[in-house]
Amino acid sequence: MRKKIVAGNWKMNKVLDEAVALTSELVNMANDEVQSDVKVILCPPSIYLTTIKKYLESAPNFALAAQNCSDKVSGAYTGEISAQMLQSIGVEYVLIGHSERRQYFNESNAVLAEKVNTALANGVSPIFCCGESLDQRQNEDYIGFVKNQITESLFHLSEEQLLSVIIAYEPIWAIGTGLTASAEQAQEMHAALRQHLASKYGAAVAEEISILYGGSVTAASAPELFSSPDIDGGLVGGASLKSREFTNIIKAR
Ligand code: G2H
Repeated sequence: MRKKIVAGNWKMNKVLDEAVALTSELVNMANDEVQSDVKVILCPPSIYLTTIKKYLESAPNFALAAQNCSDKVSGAYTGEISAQMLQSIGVEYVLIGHSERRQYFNESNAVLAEKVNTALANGVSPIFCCGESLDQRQNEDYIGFVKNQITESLFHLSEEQLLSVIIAYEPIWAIGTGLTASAEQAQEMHAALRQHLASKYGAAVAEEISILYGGSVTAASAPELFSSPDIDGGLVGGASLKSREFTNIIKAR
């Protein structure tokens, strides 16, 4: 039985005081309202990870993710943050392959495979993001496109390594646009991706992998999405910046 996971990707938002205030509000609301069978993963800007970690000590359901890490192990890469550095400050997860990084920073499937490798080598679990553009959905084999992202960035992993990966399906046309994929559209892709994992690793392994949906998730859309059989929670952007809204998403079922 897969545990529900709700991750909040703050992207490049919030100054320090705002980040701390949001975390405190979330922890207080969650401690009062959220069932212990939900895992909440906060993905603040990396500069706040150490500070926010202290605020999560009283919140056993909560964990931290960085929004990115370097594909390199260490060395002269000015401005980069390694997976080993994340591990050294107690960060358990890292987003890898968010469409904004693929689009604005030209991250290819091959580079993302290296990021997955260095994260796993340092005990940091990747939240691997994949998804198709509107043009691809309308004109191409969009399911095949997303399957290929997974093949090229994850299928070199051993079964044991894959079991440390969370997958987040985020159709680009639904990101920050207010256009959420319908539960049927999301479920279609999630089931196809789970089948794809099963074709390589077997059904038992595929059944254990959490596949989150991301793309304009709100408290209104979350219940139907999260009740779909292959949707194991969400990766939430804009709505994760508001404590009441995000708490309602965490509570959705
Ligand atoms: C997709 C999502 C979070 P939003 O990027 O990763 O953002 O919910 O704002 O579409």
